[in-house]
Amino acid sequence: MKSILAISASAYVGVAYAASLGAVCTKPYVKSILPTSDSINSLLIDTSSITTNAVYNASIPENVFFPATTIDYCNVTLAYSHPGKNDRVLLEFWMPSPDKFQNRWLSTGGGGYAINSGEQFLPGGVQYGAASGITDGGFGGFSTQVDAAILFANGTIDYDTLYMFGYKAHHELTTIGKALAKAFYDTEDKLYAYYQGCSEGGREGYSQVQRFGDDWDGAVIAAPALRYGHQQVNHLYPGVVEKTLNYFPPPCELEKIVNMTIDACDALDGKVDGVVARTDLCKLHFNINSTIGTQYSCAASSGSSASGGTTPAQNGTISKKGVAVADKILDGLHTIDGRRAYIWYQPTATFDDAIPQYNSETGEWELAITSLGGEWVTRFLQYLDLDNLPDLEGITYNSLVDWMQQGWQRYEDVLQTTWPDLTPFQSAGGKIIHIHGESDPSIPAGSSVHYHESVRKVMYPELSFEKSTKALNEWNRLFLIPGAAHCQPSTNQPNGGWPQTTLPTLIEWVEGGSMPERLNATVLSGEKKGEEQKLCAWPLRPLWKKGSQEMECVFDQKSFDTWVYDFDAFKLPVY
Ligand SMILES: *[C@@H]1O[C@H](CO)[C@@H](O)[C@H](O)[C@H]1NC(C)=O
Ligand SMILES: *[C@@H]1O[C@H](CO)[C@@H](O)[C@H](O)[C@H]1NC(C)=O
Ligand SMILES: *[C@@H]1O[C@H](CO)[C@@H](O)[C@H](O)[C@H]1NC(C)=O
Ligand SMILES: *[C@@H]1O[C@H](CO)[C@@H](O)[C@H](O)[C@H]1NC(C)=O
Ligand SMILES: *[C@@H]1O[C@H](CO)[C@@H](O)[C@H](O)[C@H]1NC(C)=O
Ligand SMILES: *[C@@H]1O[C@H](CO)[C@@H](O)[C@H](O)[C@H]1NC(C)=O
Ligand SMILES: *[C@@H]1O[C@H](CO)[C@@H](O)[C@H](O)[C@H]1NC(C)=O
Ligand SMILES: [Ca+2]
Repeated sequence: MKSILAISASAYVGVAYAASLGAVCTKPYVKSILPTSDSINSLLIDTSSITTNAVYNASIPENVFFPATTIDYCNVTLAYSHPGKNDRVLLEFWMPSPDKFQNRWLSTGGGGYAINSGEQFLPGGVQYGAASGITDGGFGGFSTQVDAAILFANGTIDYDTLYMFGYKAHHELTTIGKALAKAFYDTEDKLYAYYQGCSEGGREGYSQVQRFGDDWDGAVIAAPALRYGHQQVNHLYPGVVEKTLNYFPPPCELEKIVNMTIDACDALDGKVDGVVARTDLCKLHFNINSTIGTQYSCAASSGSSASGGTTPAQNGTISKKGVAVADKILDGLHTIDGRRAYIWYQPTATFDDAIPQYNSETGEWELAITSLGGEWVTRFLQYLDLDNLPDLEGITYNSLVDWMQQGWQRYEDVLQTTWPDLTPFQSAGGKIIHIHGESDPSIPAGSSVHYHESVRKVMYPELSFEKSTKALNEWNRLFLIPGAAHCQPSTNQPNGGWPQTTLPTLIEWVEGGSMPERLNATVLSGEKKGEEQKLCAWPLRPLWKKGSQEMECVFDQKSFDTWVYDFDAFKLPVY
């Protein structure tokens, strides 16, 4: 960071930013500098909707996406509508104090069916001198998610809402936010535009990079919910496995299988630290059948199970059936005749989507349907105003494949978000740092690898593997995070570092030209809290060679091949 701060301090000293926060953080000032409608694609800002409040010395605790900080900012909110439509979209901006502004813009995104994460990620931009914003997508308020707004009634989808969620709302947030920032700080200087988001927020980031490449200078994209039609249905796969094999494993049994997988695969990366940095080697060398017969035991808990209910004490031994279920899930969805349709999470990921619910009346574990997947089917595929599927009666592996294909085709141009040609972004000088927890239990790490490889193949068809990989890595780098879960470190591999300072690293790369060969990661909890680690850029993989304390980033063809999938259940290419 130092060099950038030094550069910015000297370059940006001037009258433009001399104003005090109190002087500019007023309704009349914001009204007086509002961008004209023709400078923001004819969008109509409702001047009566503007609110401002200055916030001083706000102490912000650390977050997975930034260290703890104290910031001053102006909180500006406003509403706009689309010409000819009587709609209302809310935006919220946190504008850094003028003396701290560094000509940067940051868009932040949501998660699940939410298009924003509330105010949670805004400090991540403000602390680096970026005006930062969120949108409500026009869904009816910042805490209203798209699923609540997507249907007018059973059978009637709201296409405006759909396209706002898909990519339009973020484009408008950026268009208005960038124009507002230039006017607010009264500057003609180049404004660097960044994106940072995880999960659905990561998908939203790619929706912008794929379609509006020259709007952006850089994006931190984490565990993106890409290939949306496949991704949402995939959550339902474990339920169908359990139903088909007619075994609903007690959560403790699955947890023990995960623990034993971690124990057995820890050392394969060359370092015994409780972290499986090479789930690919785990795939190649660990036989899950070796867990059969091991005792497991978990205490009773109330309200903490994935299904929300009370779980009894669970004692038993890992069963053949339990292992068969886990093994089938790990293999990923195939058609009944064995053609591959999708990817599962890497071994070591917890089986969150597979946790059955406990029926205290019968004392049995039974099917639980994850609502993220179930609601996708009811609202987006069946157009029914229901927040989950009532059951999985008659649903087979082939039904899941059909649902994937249906969602993919129906929403190809709005939610699928796998357009692999990023040439406009790349030619405009854009840089991507794409990160993904290797033990992610909600979006497969392999999904990010597959998309990254699709971009490589589509953009550099004439180059060899080695040359195209090198060319891609010059502007677009994927870092898998050993031991990490979904958008956060994992509790059962706490010694794995998390890349908490990725945005400043991206800023250094974009504005200072220094490419992160390896990415910094910090252990955020546990006995090694604070330890600094490094992440390898794909396709290189971490390895501690015998007797060495130093991690190397190596290429290993056999490991690489475990990440390569042929989705032959579909006739079209899956990017
Ligand atoms: C913010 O904190 C600093 C240092 O503690 C103090 O000097 C300053 O007066 C505070 N500003 C406001 C507006 O509270
Ligand atoms: C920002 O302004 C909005 C609208 O007045 C308000 O709801 C929100 O709580 C404010 N946030 C902060 C941190 O001041
Ligand atoms: C594990 O056991 C099952 C059933 O006994 C068998 O079908 C499968 O091939 C075994 N897997 C491995 C990797 O040995
Ligand atoms: C479960 O097993 C443990 C030993 O592993 C034992 O101490 C405990 O009493 C058992 N609980 C039940 C409910 O069987
Ligand atoms: C239609 O939507 C309502 C809720 O608005 C729901 O209660 C009803 O079950 C739905 N109809 C069907 C056929 O699912
Ligand atoms: C799995 O390991 C964690 C520690 O990482 C422990 O808290 C938990 O009890 C273990 N689960 C089982 C079923 O042994
Ligand atoms: C990464 O961490 C090292 C210390 O391990 C530090 O010297 C370096 O400045 C950091 N790089 C970035 C881009 O933050
Ligand atoms: Ca290890």
